[in-house]
Amino acid sequence: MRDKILKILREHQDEYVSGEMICQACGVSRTAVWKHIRELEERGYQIDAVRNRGYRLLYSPDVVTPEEIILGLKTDVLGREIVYRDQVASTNELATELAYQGASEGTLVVADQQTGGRGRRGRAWFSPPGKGVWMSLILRPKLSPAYASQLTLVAAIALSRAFSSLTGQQAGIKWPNDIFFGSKKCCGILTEMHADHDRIHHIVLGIGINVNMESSEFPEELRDIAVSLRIVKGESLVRSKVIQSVLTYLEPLYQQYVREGGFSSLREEWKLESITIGRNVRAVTPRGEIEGTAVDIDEAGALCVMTESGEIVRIHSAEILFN
Ligand code: BT5
Repeated sequence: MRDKILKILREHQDEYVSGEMICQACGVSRTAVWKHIRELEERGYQIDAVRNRGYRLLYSPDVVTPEEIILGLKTDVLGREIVYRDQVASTNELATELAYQGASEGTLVVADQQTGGRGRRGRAWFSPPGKGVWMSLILRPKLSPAYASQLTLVAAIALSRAFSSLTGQQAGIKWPNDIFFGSKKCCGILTEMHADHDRIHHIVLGIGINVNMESSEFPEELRDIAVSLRIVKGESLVRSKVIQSVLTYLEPLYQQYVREGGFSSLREEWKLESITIGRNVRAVTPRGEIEGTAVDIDEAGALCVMTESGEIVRIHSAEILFN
């Protein structure tokens, strides 16, 4: 109901909408409309109410609530269901719980703040309130579990494209799960899955995006390695629009990944967004370190590194450091 009232106010941004008209459009009483308006105000919207004229929307806050994300979202599957929390330990954790409870394909879990945001291998992800997009998608691709980690690469293509288009600056993928501007990270991906031996039950695709932080708002240890879309663009962005853009770029790529059975048909598109190929890298793997030049990505998404001796080593999982 609140979504509907907001939509009506948006459609008449420059004029007053009578309470009567809202009542009729929504099929509720005037008191109910008034209560919803009050709730919107509590969420930071500024609505002018004038006797005998009605309501007019003056200001919408930068929030990542379902009503803001849904308005103008053009996807068919991704984000059609949205679960929002002001604060959560980790959206991946909540999404996993919801996935076990049967949440549908494309469900988006989003929070304004995470108190226990996670990176890979138990690392922490800085997720302050009001400044970023901390979100997780619940996906149920009918694929073998072997393809699950490739979803990270697919999502990275979408994110890199979305960020370049939102900021007007070129973003790029650092294999496997980071999006960079220049030498700094603005986004990380954490893909977690639940599967049995031959089929994926669900994948939780977690995405953390630094949107509106200033440099000084990053903790000391991240200041030299992290960046936000705002710093890159030179002006702040509306977070719900960032989410819409990501979902819009991701949906067709995700559908292709499911249809074609994995990442291989998207390999060339990935390379176009990559800042990894051609770089001298050090890959830190559980079985030791490999140094060389990243020369390619294979059909399965492994990074191909040519060592000094000319040998090509395929890396499936590692920490990549640029030399
Ligand atoms: C990642 O891990 O980059 C995956 C991050 C995924 C975060 C999202 S937010 C929504 C969802 N819910 C979660 O709980 N997580 C996902 P990794 O490659 O391991 O990188 C972690 C490292 O990045 C840390 O050790 C820091 O050095 C650095 N880091 C932490 N917070 C950062 C931030 N906000 N921006 C840039 N770098 C950060």
